[in-house]
Amino acid sequence: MASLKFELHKEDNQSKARAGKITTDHGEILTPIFMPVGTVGSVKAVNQQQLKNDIKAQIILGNTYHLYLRPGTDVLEAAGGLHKFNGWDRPILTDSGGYQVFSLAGTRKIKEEGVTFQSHIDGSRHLFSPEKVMDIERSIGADIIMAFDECTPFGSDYNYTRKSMEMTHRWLDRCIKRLDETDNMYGYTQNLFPIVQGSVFPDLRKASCEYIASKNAVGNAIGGLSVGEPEDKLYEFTGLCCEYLPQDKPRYLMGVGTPWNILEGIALGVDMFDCVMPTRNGRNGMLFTTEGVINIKNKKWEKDFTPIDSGFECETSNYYTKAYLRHLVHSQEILALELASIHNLAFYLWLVGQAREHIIAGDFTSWKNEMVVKLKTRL
Ligand code: PRF
Repeated sequence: MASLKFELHKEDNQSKARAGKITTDHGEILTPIFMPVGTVGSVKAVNQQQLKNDIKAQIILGNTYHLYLRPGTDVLEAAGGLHKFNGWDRPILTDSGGYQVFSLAGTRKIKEEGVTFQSHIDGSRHLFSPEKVMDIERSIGADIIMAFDECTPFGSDYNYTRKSMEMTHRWLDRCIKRLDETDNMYGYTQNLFPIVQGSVFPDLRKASCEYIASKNAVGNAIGGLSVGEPEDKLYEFTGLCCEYLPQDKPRYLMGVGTPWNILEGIALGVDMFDCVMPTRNGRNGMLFTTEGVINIKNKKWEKDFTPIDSGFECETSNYYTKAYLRHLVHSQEILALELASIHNLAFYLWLVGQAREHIIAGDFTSWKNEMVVKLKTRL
């Protein structure tokens, strides 16, 4: 079994966009890619067959924080890892908890050793150190495992951000050491992605990228963005990071974002994205379509018997009507959550697939610029 491999197929002339392929022991991922979020080992309201057949997901995410609290590493180890447990036999990536601990857990204390926090489920106390998180990620058994970091909140001052970033770098070294000292548990290779921090300070971001690049990991991630900063800052710092991170390794922009954020991210040189937006917003009636953004709850759709979206191929989006989905939402039917989530995810996967095709065809930038206007339209 082999380490993750990244091949570049085409680089765009007018932007930094690239089309490539990641190979893992659980199969290939064509980039740029969007990764549906399956926090507790399940993409909310969507089953594994729908993920494959309707959505065409190539890789999904799991969260170390949630999976550690429930079902726990003993259950995951007994199952033979998360792939065996949830029946998803394609690649999986686990986030490290370096974000969830800060956004979800109760009272927490950050120290050099790690973070102590209280479970959002039962209030129990836990310590996440880099070593502990690597051990948990070994038990989960994802193909790509994220380093343990601190995601500094937007608005953190320079000194706090610098100290936090430096600690994230020391935590990275401890993650690498722990992985070197331990073996994969299920026979296939697990690949560590380090995470750049540094908030919106150019010199810190540059220093973080250079530190992370020096580790020569098989892929790298950009963290600490899409945490409340204005969109121009998101793009500015994504671009800056892509400039300083290795060209020949996949770049992953964590927790981003809207369909237009993703297209702009691709143009700046990002290869991988994840976000709860298509599922979370979908469950609230917000649909992303080839024509623009829809709030399916609106009266406007009451008697609209056209498909949810006929602009791309998806059995769910092409078959069910807007009026029917609106009715399901208003009736609080479980099926509403399912149809909205499938549609939004299928749309995100279609969008990154289109981006890839246009990069290869050589007309990515003009396509992207037209598409961004369409995607932002409020219908
Ligand atoms: N760190 C980790 N996970 C994350 C982030 C981060 O900075 C973000 C920031 N948008 C999302 N998910 N570990």
